[in-house]
Amino acid sequence: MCGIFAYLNYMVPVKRQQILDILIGGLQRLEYRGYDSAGLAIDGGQGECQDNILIIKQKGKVAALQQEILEQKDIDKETPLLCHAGISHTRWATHGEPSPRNSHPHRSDDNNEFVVIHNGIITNYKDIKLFLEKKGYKFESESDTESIAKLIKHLHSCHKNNGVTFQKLVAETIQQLEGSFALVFKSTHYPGELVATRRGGPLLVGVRSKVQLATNAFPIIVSGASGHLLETHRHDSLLPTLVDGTYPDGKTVHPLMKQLSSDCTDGSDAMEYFFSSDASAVIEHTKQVIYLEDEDVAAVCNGKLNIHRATLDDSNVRELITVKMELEQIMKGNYSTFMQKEIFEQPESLVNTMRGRLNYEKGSVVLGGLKDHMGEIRRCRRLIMIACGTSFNSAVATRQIMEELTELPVMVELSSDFLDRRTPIFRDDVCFFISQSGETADTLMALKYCKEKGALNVGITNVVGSTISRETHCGVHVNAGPEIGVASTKAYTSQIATLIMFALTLCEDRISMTDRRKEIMRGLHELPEKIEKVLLLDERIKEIAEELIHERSLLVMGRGYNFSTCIEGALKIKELSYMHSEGILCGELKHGPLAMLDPGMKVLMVCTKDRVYSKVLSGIQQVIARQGRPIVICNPDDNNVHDMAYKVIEVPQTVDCIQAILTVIPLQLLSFHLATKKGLNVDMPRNLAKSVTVE
Ligand code: UD2
Ligand code: GLU
Ligand code: MG
Repeated sequence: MCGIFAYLNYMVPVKRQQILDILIGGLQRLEYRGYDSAGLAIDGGQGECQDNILIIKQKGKVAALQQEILEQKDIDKETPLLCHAGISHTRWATHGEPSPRNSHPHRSDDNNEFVVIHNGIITNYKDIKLFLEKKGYKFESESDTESIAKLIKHLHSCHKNNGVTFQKLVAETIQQLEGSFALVFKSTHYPGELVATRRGGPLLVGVRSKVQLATNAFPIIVSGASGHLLETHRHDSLLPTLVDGTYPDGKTVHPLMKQLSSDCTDGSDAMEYFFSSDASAVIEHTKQVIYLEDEDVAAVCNGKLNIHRATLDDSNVRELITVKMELEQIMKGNYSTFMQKEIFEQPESLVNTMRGRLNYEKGSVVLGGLKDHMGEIRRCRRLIMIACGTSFNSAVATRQIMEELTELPVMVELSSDFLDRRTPIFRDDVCFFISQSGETADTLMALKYCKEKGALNVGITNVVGSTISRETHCGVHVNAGPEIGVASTKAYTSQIATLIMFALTLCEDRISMTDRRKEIMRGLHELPEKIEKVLLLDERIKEIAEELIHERSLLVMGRGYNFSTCIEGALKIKELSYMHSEGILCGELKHGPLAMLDPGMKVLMVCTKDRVYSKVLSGIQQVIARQGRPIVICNPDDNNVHDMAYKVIEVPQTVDCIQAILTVIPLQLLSFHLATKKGLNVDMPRNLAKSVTVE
């Protein structure tokens, strides 16, 4: 999910150049979220063509889009426009690689009658696309979003010029959509209007006016499910009305679109609206904002904002609130760093990873990217997971469930070592290449090697269009959203969830595994709310960090599924706090590591109620027998652990193979607090880069 920014001026003369600057400025405020391309739509052309919509899009940074705009010589950037609606977008691709064609705004047709920007994923876009293709619509991109632009045009044509409102069309459109979205629409049929709506994605409206608004509460207009108005709470006096109140037929140039002339208004009708997925883009213009709720359809028509819903929710108004936060604060959404923001995003990023794939009600898992290769995968001789760093740890976290559910031999390999050994690979091997960026050099070389050997190569990547995503035969995008902090957090937990989903798809026809599959699906389904609970531990972990900061070394011990948490936790601590840290398999304690224990030394341990629980308990025993002080990540109300531990960090219990997602989060938080207390740069630790593109 990336960024939305739209700007509408009503009875406020603004030059096209200024409009472009406002839109670009808004996108720049959203840049911190990460994205791979950007685009915008404004009213274009001169003279008669004024109400044509001009779309400009570019791959890469907002600066590239800016350059593209500079090259547009034939648009009139100087004449002030009294009323205008512009939309802009930064994209993080989920469907179709980053390219100008796949960037937003997407359009309904060659005439750009309807254009739309979208954050999120439409899971039923294939059905909509198929339906519209049969009706003769020609698609030009691979994006899921394009189906929305074409759908609204189709619905518009069904109304046959009967004066349907823009708001109603949008309400009808979203009834057909599944998945998650924040959307803003613009249309040549409704010049000077914008309609915005959301389901699952954040969206707010900033309001700026010279005159005091009559009220701070915007009533909600309830329309029926069919989009017909059933009941209206009108608020005529709330905002200024348009001079004559009606629009002429679409084709002629709308009076508001005419250049500013001397007989115009005294400015008391003047209104400006800013739509954005993020307050940071809006607050330099206005601090007065309305946060939209799911299913709200907010329409600005004749300079007035109306909020419609098919059914009323808890409240019958949306409050106009004054944002008090300063820009810096909002940029990271209340978080001090990207890493912290990304840790706290995990309930949401995991929902996005599973969206459209895991259907808990139906008890099914479908990974679109692997569907056509499942036969071949099922027939393979072994599965090999190849990766570096954190991605490697996600392979360690899921190896056991892969072995259990697929009943295949599963190897996990560090890319560099895999290559050093010239590991034998065969045509009937299936090799997984796991990489957040999809550009990791060692993993990429391992992929080339396996390609030569004729194996089936599967990518697990977070970046659509990345080299690994392109060079693999098939794969799964983890859809965790852009990750900016150098130390990976949300991509890691999404990789684990993805690999578990893969294991589930591979055993779907095994009757003997039905109950186990159900149990795991329920675990995944409940995961986001359990993560919320883990995140509440933040303060407690901050205190523990205070205590640990002076330790010489931090050992993290555990076994079974939680071994991955030990090595990933230790990696996070090393990366961020530059302290020595090591993940240790409890089963190995007596074979060396116990020698490191000084009396009074604090040791991190992970002990949850799974098959190896009692073995880890005896590990804790061994630590306290040497006067070590175990700080134990465990499940709630575990008296055995409480009796022995120096301190406990309690995380909710879940299915064994999912537990590692919950146990790693306290260690992500711990490494964050250790580094912060040491005054280190959390987002960019020394000597490290986000994507390691050299061997
Ligand atoms: C996808 C596609 C979408 C559409 C849809 C069909 C993208 C990004 N998504 O969403 O366009 O076809 O499926 O329902 O276009 N892949 C690799 N290597 C990787 C990751 C992915 O080859 O490392 C391939 C994968 O096999 C598939 C495509 O890329 O062909 C998209 O994968 P996805 O995980 O985004 O698939 P899905 O179903 O979520
Ligand atoms: N699913 C859409 C796309 O891939 C929107 C992605 C976003 O939120 O930026 O174009
Ligand atoms: Mg591919």
